[in-house]
Amino acid sequence: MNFSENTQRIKTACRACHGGCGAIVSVDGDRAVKIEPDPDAPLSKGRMCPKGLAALDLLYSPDRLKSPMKRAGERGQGHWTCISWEDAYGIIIKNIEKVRKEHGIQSVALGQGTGRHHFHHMARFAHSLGTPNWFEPGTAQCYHPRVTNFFLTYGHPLVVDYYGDVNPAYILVWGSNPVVSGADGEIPFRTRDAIRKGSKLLVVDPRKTPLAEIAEVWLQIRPGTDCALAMGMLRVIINENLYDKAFVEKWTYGFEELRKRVQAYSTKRVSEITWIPEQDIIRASRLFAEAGSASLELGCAIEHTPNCFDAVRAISFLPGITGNYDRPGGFIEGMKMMPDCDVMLENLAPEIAEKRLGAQQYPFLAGTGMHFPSAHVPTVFEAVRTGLPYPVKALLLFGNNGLLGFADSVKTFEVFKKVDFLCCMDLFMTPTAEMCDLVLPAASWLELDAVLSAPFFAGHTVMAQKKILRIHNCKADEEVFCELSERMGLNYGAKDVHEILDAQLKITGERYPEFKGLDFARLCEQNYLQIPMEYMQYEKRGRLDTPTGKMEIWSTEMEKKGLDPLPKYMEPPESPYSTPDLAKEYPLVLTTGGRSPFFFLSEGRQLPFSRSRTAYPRIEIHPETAGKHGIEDGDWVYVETRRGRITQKASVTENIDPRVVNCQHGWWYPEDLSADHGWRESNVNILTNADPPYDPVMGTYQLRALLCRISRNDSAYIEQRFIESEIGAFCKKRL
Ligand SMILES: Nc1nc2c(c(=O)[nH]1)N[C@H]1C(S)=C(S)[C@@H](COP(=O)(O)OP(=O)(O)OC[C@H]3O[C@@H](n4cnc5c(=O)[nH]c(N)nc54)[C@H](O)[C@@H]3O)O[C@H]1N2
Ligand SMILES: Nc1nc2c(c(=O)[nH]1)N[C@H]1C(S)=C(S)[C@@H](COP(=O)(O)OP(=O)(O)OC[C@H]3O[C@@H](n4cnc5c(=O)[nH]c(N)nc54)[C@H](O)[C@@H]3O)O[C@H]1N2
Ligand code: SF4
Ligand SMILES: [Mo]
Repeated sequence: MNFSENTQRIKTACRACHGGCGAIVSVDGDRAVKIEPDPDAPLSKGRMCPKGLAALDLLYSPDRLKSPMKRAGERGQGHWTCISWEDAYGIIIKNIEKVRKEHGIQSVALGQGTGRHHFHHMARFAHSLGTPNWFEPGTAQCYHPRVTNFFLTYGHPLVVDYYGDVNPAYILVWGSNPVVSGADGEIPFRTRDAIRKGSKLLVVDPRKTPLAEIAEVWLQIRPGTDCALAMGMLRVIINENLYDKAFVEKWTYGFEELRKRVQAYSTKRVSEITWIPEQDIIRASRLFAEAGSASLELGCAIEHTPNCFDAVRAISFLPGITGNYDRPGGFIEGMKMMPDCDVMLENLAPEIAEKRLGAQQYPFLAGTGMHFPSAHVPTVFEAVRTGLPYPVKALLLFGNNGLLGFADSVKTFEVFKKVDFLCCMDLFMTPTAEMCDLVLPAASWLELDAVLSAPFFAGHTVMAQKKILRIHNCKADEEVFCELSERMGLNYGAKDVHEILDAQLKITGERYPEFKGLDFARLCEQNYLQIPMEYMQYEKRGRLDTPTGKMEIWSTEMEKKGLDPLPKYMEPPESPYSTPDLAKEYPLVLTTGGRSPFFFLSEGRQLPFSRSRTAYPRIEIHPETAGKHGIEDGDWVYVETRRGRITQKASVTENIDPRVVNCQHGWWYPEDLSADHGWRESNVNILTNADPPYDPVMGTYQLRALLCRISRNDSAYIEQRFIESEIGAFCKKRL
């Protein structure tokens, strides 16, 4: 492509996922014409993934929401009237004030999807409004259980040391597929670099992922049994005296109690629970403990069952007791150059903060003592449905496709139908947006200013994300919070987004003399700032940042709250062993997720680039199991649990155990022009479970490790509809 002489090349940071890769956007006049990786970017070093490179497809998609719209006709019928932002603000304020007057402000709840640029800003807005009830799926289901545990156990969030001079000799990849999902932007590239430089792998995954394929040991685990495996590995390491005695003696609290607790997890028992051969458990434990430098890449798969927190805790002990905590090439503490956007928790009156839904049951998720508490989603939804413990009457969603993301979509649908006022801000008219009274058009990542500190929670790099251009009548979520606050006379602490960004960067300038006087404008000139990694900071401080100053294997904070201070395994609530009768009807173990490189969660189904590479949702089935059901590769398959039935296309593969199937999540069909957009057809959360039991610490429900059955589906109408659709025709041309 030839660009004019006036083409400008602007450096920014990609946020098509959680972000972190440096990008260069070429802008010709008022149009972005090209996006390419920035070779100077400190973390990604000239690499971007297909999602980032498809950003212009997203930016200029004809399906983008272009104006605020209010519902015309019945909810969910798909009739809309375009309105001005001023009118949209008027509707939001009127509804909030009505609920505040009739029920109290806690009856207004705010929600978002996975943590995006506006994550903390939305919490700040909720607190300014005066409601404690904001939520994000991740606070109980993704990343926050990991981070909360790291704080309790080590006093700091931890990441793999991909950044220093020592390459980890071993990386234990647990329920994570970093070369595909790369939850922190540049991670796929850094993992590959580490492998190229010699890192060996131990992989715990029910599927033979690309990393499992090249692993020294692949532990093909039964979904949902991770805590048992971790306890078994800890037992091998402790009983064979493979732990770091000097570190354990000086820096841990509760090791002897752990030694006692793990004795119940013999390799024989763990092998029976997890379906992993005993020899492999022993070998992986020895290799990890004797690696010299070893780290842990821990994914969200562990956080999708009610045994979530204990599993995360037990796994996270492995690098600690083997002496890999905050050592070069190990599992390292954050530098955190820049604080997050202040969520202004002090705006909540104490008696209101106590009313946060879930605060009593899940103190580490929603309790008042936490520095970043959020509400428990199933409890919020229960409050909508039953009015107990008090009613929730208005839901405002910012970047959340809840009908696809939350467990038990039919229940979510009932909640969205029932709530008095439902408003959603998104890039596209998703099935969730279709359920709303009011829809707001969101700016995409190329259309807004933000700062990010990456890798998340190591944060030794600060990057500028720049507003390159703005199309349509969109706004950034952050702008909406500022503008609503101003109109409502709230104490939001900033009149525009730049004030918030400048306040964050000012603190960086105060912490590091070389960045004195830093603000957003200056960061934009430099694009990135970085400081060198420092290790073993606890040695210098003389303590870890926990109550005992040590790695708290025995969590004193959990003990104080009446919770078991040591981890223990719980069989998944639905499994061949906990519900054998159900297993007769639904004999297969279902796991879900397993990210696709071309989609981010439920996004991208309307983008030709992404869809031409993965047109349909896939269920992975072992050939033996497929054969039993007369299913061949490429057939459509019905998948059914107690809660409902969906259909996905078969990938028949030896990479999965014959007793297990894996379904992709996030599938809806923009080419279905009805207001449902096919959310009932292939959406795996029709199958998952939002009912108790929940994880006793974080309130996590069951997105994985469920029971299902399969059968062949001879109808290919989904395929037919796609082929005949506009996007289908477009994809055909591109392929
Ligand atoms: N069964 C099953 N369910 C799962 C998972 C699983 O593995 N299995 N994974 C879970 C996990 S880990 C997570 S984090 C959740 C994610 O759940 P969600 O984050 O809710 O994910 P999405 O479904 O992609 O919905 C996000 C919406 O935000 C919109 N969006 C993107 N950028 C912006 C923006 O800047 N502003 C606004 N306003 N909107 C924007 C997108 O178009 C999309 O519609 O799903 C969870 N659900
Ligand atoms: N391309 C792309 N990147 C993404 C996303 C995306 O949708 N697409 N989503 C983003 C989000 S919100 C998140 S949270 C991260 C998630 O990224 P990851 O944490 O890597 O999550 P998944 O890919 O869903 O699952 C990781 C692996 O866990 C395995 N697994 C399934 N069940 C179990 C189990 O019970 N135990 C164990 N040990 N393993 C299991 C799956 O087979 C899979 O290979 O990625 C982020 N990045
Ligand atoms: S990994 Fe994330 S930040 Fe990097 S290019 Fe892909 S979408 Fe963008
Ligand atoms: Mo997530």
